This record gives sequence, C-alpha cells and structure tokens, in this order.
Amino acid sequence: MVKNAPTDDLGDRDLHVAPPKKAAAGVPGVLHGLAAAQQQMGVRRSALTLLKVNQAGGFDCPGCAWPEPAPNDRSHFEFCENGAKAVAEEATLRRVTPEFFARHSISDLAGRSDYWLGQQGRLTAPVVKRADSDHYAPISWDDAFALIAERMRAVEPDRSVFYTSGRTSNEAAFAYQAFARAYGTNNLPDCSNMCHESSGVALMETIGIGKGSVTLEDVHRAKLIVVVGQNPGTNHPRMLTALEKAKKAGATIVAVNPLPEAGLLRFKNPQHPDGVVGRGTALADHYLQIRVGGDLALFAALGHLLLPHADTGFIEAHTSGFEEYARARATVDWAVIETQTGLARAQIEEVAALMAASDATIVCWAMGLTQRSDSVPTIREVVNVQLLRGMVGKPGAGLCPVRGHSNVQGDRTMGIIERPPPWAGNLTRELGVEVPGTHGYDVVEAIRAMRDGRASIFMALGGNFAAAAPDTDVTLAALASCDLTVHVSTKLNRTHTTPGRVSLILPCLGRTERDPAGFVTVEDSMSAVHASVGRLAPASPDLLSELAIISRLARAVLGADLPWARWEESYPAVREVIAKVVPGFDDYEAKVATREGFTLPHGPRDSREFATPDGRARFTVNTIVERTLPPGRLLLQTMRSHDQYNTTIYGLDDRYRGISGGRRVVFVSATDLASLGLADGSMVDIVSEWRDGVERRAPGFRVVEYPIAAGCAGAYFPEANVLVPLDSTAELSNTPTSKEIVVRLEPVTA
Ligand SMILES: Nc1nc2c(c(=O)[nH]1)N[C@H]1C(S)=C(S)[C@@H](COP(=O)(O)OP(=O)(O)OC[C@H]3O[C@@H](n4cnc5c(=O)[nH]c(N)nc54)[C@H](O)[C@@H]3O)O[C@H]1N2
Ligand SMILES: Nc1nc2c(c(=O)[nH]1)N[C@H]1C(S)=C(S)[C@@H](COP(=O)(O)OP(=O)(O)OC[C@H]3O[C@@H](n4cnc5c(=O)[nH]c(N)nc54)[C@H](O)[C@@H]3O)O[C@H]1N2
Ligand SMILES: [Mo]
Repeated sequence: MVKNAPTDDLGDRDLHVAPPKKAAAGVPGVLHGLAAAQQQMGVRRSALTLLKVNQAGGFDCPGCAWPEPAPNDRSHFEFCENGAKAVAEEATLRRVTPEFFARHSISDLAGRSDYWLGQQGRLTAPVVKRADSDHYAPISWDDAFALIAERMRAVEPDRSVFYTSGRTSNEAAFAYQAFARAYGTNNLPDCSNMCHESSGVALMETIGIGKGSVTLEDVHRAKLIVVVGQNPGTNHPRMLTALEKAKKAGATIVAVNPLPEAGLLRFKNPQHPDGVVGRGTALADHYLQIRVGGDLALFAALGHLLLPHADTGFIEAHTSGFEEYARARATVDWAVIETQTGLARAQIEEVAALMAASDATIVCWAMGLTQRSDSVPTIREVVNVQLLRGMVGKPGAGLCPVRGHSNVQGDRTMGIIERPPPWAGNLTRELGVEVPGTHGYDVVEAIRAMRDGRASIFMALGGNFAAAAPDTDVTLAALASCDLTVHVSTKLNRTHTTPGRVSLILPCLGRTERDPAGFVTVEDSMSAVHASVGRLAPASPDLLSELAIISRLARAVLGADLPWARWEESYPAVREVIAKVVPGFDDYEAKVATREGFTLPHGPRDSREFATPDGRARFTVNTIVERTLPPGRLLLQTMRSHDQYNTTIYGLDDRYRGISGGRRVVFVSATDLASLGLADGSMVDIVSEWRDGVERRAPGFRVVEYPIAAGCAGAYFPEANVLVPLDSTAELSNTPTSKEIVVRLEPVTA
C-alpha cells in the first residue's frame, strides 16, 4: 500500500533537456502565466481575475509572501508568471465532484501522480471515507462536524494534531489555534517547521524577534544586497522588480548559490520597454558558486575580514557578546574555508570589500540556508556580520528572510505554533481559553507521534502534509495509522490518498472567492498587514470558508455557547478579539480599512530595541563543522522547479533550467560525472545514506550535467522527499534537512 510517489503518469517519457537559460521573466514569462491561466479559467475569467491580484481592494496573491509596493506605486500587473499560475490553480473551472469519487477509488487515486491529482480541479462537496470503504462518499456538513466531534471528544486532546499550511488568513488562523487550545492541546505543527523555522529561531535568539528587519522601501534604497540560498526568479518573481529598482539606483547585488539561477543573473522586467526588447538588467554583479552547506564558513570568513571595519558605535550601544565573537573570528583557517565553500579566498575578499564599503547592506535568504543541520548557526553567523557593520535598524539595511507561503508569517503572529504563544494570558482573559503549558508537536514530532501510536487524529487546515514532509514512506504510514484524518482543502492531493481509518475532506473557499463574512487579512514577509478581498463566485455552492469550518467544528466539539460561536458570520468580529489579544493590532479594523493597511511594530527595525534578555542584539560564536563526504558521494539539495507550487505541480517543465516534459532528474556537475564514471542522460537510483543505517531510495532519475557546484547534486521536491530521514533535522529548529542529504547515484539499466 504505502510506497514511493508513483511515476506511471508523470510523462517522463517526454523528458527533454536543453542548456539552462541566462535570463528570467520578461514577456515570455508573462505569456506562460497567461497561457496557464487561460487553460484553467478561460480568457474572460483570466483577465478579470488577474487584474485584481495584489491591487488595493483586490485579493492577495496566493503565490508568495513578497510585499506589494505602496498603492500609488503599483502597476496594473502586480503579479508574475508564477502568481498567475497560482491563481489559475485556484480559480480553475475544473471540478472534483462526488461522482468523481464514485468513479475513482482511493487505491486508484493513490496510484496517480501529484500532478494528475492537482489537475482534477477544485473540490466541491464534503466527503467521507468510512472504515470499511475504499471510496470517499458525500456527507452533509452537519454530519461531518458531528462525526469529527464525536471522535475528538473520545480521546485525550494531546492525541490530536492540528497542522496548518501558510495560506490561511489571519482570522482563520487565530480561530484555529484558539480552538485547538480550548480543546486542550498545543499540537499545532505548521509548514514553517519545514521552512523558515531556522530563521525564526536564530533571529529570536539574536535580535529578539523572529521576523526580518527590512521594509520594501529599504530594499529599494539599499547599496548592497546579498541574496543567499534563494531562487527569486522562480519563487519570488516580484522580488526581481525590487532588485532591479535598487540596481537602477546604484545598488550592487551579490548572489550566493550552488546553481547559477537565471533570475539572479539577468532579469527582463515585463513592466518596462527594455524588458520586452533587449537583454534586460544584469542583476547580480557577483556570483559566488558556493558548495551546498558552505554558508557558515563563508559568513565566518566575511566576519573575519570585516573585523577591522566594525561599527564600534553601534556595537557598544546596542550589542553584547562582541569580544567573544571577535576572538573567535580573529583568525580563520583559509584551507577549511576554501574547501567548505568551494570558493577562492580572493572571491570572498572581494565581497568583504563590497560590504566594508557599503553603508546600507541587506542580506536576503530563503531555503538554501534554512533546511540543513547547521541552519541556525549559519543564520546566526549572517546576523553577526550584519551586526558587526551596524546594519540593523538603519534605512536600506537589514536582515531579510524571504518567506514562502503568502501568509505563513501572519499565521505565526496569530499563534500557530506548537508552544504557548507569548500572549496566552490575553487569550484567557478575552475568550476564557486556558492555553496548555506543555510543548506540543512540531511536524517531525507529529510524524513520530502518529507512527508510535501516541497521536491518532490528524487534522490539516490546508497544505499537503504527506508530500511536503520528509521520509515519505514513514510519513505515509504514520498518516495511514490514524483513526481519523480531516483535510480542509481546496484541491485534491497526496494526503487525501493516504487516509486514516476514517477520513474527511472538507472543501473550502479560496482567497480569490467571495466570502459573505467580509474580507480577510494577511501579513507579508515584511510585517505589512492588509486586506484581501475575494471577488469570484465560489467554485461550488457547497463550500464553506475556513473560518466557518473552524467555528462550526468548535461548536460541535466544545459546545454551542462559545464566545466565537458566531465568528463565521463576521471577520470583523474576529478582528475585534485579535485586537485585544495580539500585541500590535490595536485599531485593527480601522487600519486594514485603508488601502495600504499597516506595518507591525519591529523593535530592531524601528528603534534599535532588542527584546532579548539583556536588551541587546547578541553576537554568537558558531563552530564551522567540516563536512567530509565518503568517496563517490554527493551532497543533495531538493528544490523547486519553475512549474510547481510546493507540492502542487503546475506542469512538467523547469524552463530556466532547460528541463521540459519531466521531473525525475538529478543535476550533477561535469567534474563529478567524470569522477563517478556517469554519463549525462544515464538513469540512476538516488540512494541516501544516513547514520541510522537505513538506505532510502528514489528510483529512476535521469542524470543531467549541469553547472552546479562540484560535490553537490540537486533534485526536485517532493519526488526526493523519500530520501530525507525523519530524524535528520536542523539543530535547534528541528527542520528536516531537505538541503543536506548524502547520496550515491546507482546506475540502473533500462
Ligand atoms: N512559484 C513558486 N513560488 C514559491 C514556491 C513554489 O514552490 N513555487 N514556494 C514558496 C515557499 S513555501 C517557499 S519557502 C519559497 C522558497 O523559495 P526558495 O528558497 O527560493 O526555494 P528553493 O527552490 O527551495 O530554492 C532554494 C535555493 O537555494 C539554493 N541552495 C540550495 N542549497 C544551498 C546552500 O547550501 N547554500 C546556498 N547558498 N544556496 C543553496 C538552491 O540552489 C536554490 O536556488 O518560495 C515560495 N514561492
Ligand atoms: N524535500 C523538501 N521538502 C520540503 C521543502 C523543500 O524545499 N524540500 N520545502 C518545505 C516548505 S518550505 C514548505 S512551506 C512545505 C509546504 O508544505 P504545505 O504547505 O503542506 O504544502 P503545499 O504544497 O503548499 O499545499 C498545497 C495544498 O494546499 C491546499 N490549499 C491551497 N490553497 C488553500 C487554501 O486557501 N485553503 C486551504 N484550506 N487549503 C488550500 C490544496 O489542497 C493544495 O493541495 O514543504 C516543505 N517540504
Ligand atoms: Mo516554505
């Protein structure tokens, strides 16, 4: 039953490999986006829908968390190719009906690819899989809530797990965590646990708040922007517009990445004439082709070189721990730095010189830094370098973790976290909810708990847990062992095909759709909170909003006379409570009624105030752990193609990297191919080796010779998740090490 993601209908027979592209976006990009939209929505609906993306009075693009410019600065096309694809996936005219489930058994669906599942369209009615059945069948909303309530009431609250993905609105997230806590558990794992958790942990410890310290305005006026471990051309295309703007104002851009990603090297802005014709803007002035995992060594070396350029005024007034840090970085072993980073000393010195000369430096990063065993120390080392130069709380400077899901940051602000939130007392005061004092399960702990029989109910507000989580076989078995699984979803996905004994799919409204209860609000990567107004007719009359589902479930489980019993009828009613519970949300309703919304307070950014125990930003001492691979092994990182949104596969192409018609590819450098005796185009199994002695295998990948740093390999998420051991996680953040997997490539004969 439980097996690797199937490959039957992946269409890899049509796999085609061409040289990687040298520039991103431009008109071809937008045309690709429009083509995707029209296939799913038709011409008229596409035009009406896409014109509302990220406009004041429109809806927030479900694509990514990059902020929108101020309303007067916005173009009519404040979306990108991949935003258009994200919207098209939701606003599609295709439908998954109860008849669909009658036609397709769950075993049948389990044999389909993620791509096929996603392409079936929007879920239209609540369905249940009963204990003795291999089919999902219709169920009324009332019966669905009654069934879940009966099961939840029958077990200890800590046997339930409440997962959240990052698209959920502030209001629904707030209601969900309040419900889970009133029910009696802090088991609130979320996609952040697999994403920017390492950033949150490192920033909280060093600057006292787990969020980035820059605004979009800062990016526009920065003199130097270092983009580390991030592929904005695919995953945050609107960021390229901001980089281009900074660049035109004189900024220098440095890219640090094992892959020469197209968007970082050259960008054709579709909103400017020179993006339509001509070669576009060369974005990155310097490209450091770092080895996977070499970033801590790089930032340690940069710190060493920048010691003579320390901003002593800032350090004395606002930081602690500098002496120890300076002692630790007084010398570096250049041989170690060069082998760990794969870079030459001169290249690092060049970047250090840029940093020494810049009075406004921003460091941006994403998954290339957060999903490794030493992610937290690495990000702390980035913080060290920025503190050393006084680059926090200064215009045009700062720390910029670029978030993924469009409201993942807001969900955390609203208390989606597996520990008691800092404002637990306010929740008790306003809603009478006693927040448990215990530490709940994060994603990895939740999988262990299900696997070991300590948790038996899994509920998910969005997301695709089965495909997103590590160690696919273990995760699938863990989910399948549950007594009850409940999925609040817009689209069919892998997690639905791995049901517990009883399983429900509760279809909900998406962000593009009209909601009778009003508009929702979201928070972007730079702490700006604003309204998102859906305008399309719902995909089916049978859908409920996430808020309605949570409110009705709360009533069914906890009793009808709860304070939030009527929340589903009014988002303003929820915001009224949030304003009293969550700091920074005073006058919430009035502030989000304005076109631009408001930016949450951020001590380090606004006034160089640091909510650490000693009130100072903290330098830390981090040890470079030398990675040595056994002979014949590569360090694999798993990444996104241009045609996917996490586990949602839009198509089988990765245009900028020259791949079309398939996804089971592994990128390897020419040097490594030669030393491994493998030919470009040959077929291999990827086998991961970890200290638990278990060999995990992802079968049938085509080797692609690629300009990737030597010693490393790259493959796509989620196909490669089967290779990530559950227990291989980042120190302190417990994030699965999806970008640090020791593998060997085993040739297979066709
Ligand atoms: N279209 C689209 N947009 C998205 C998403 C999507 O799937 N599709 N996902 C959203 C989400 S949830 C997130 S979190 C973000 C993800 O955005 P990214 O972080 O850009 O996503 P990844 O594809 O994981 O890319 C990681 C980048 O890090 C590089 N990298 C890998 N290992 C290392 C390393 O050791 N050091 C360095 N310096 N670099 C390394 C890879 O080569 C790659 O360029 O995007 C969000 N936006
Ligand atoms: N190997 C490896 N694994 C990774 C990563 C990696 O880089 N490598 N990246 C990790 C990261 S950064 C992340 S964020 C996670 C992502 O993990 P998740 O957030 O769990 O996964 P998604 O693929 O974003 O979820 C897609 C599903 O969300 C549902 N959905 C979409 N919109 C809505 C909505 O408005 N409401 C509701 N209720 N449901 C909706 C749809 O049913 C869709 O099938 O994966 C992680 N896993
Ligand atoms: Mo993410």
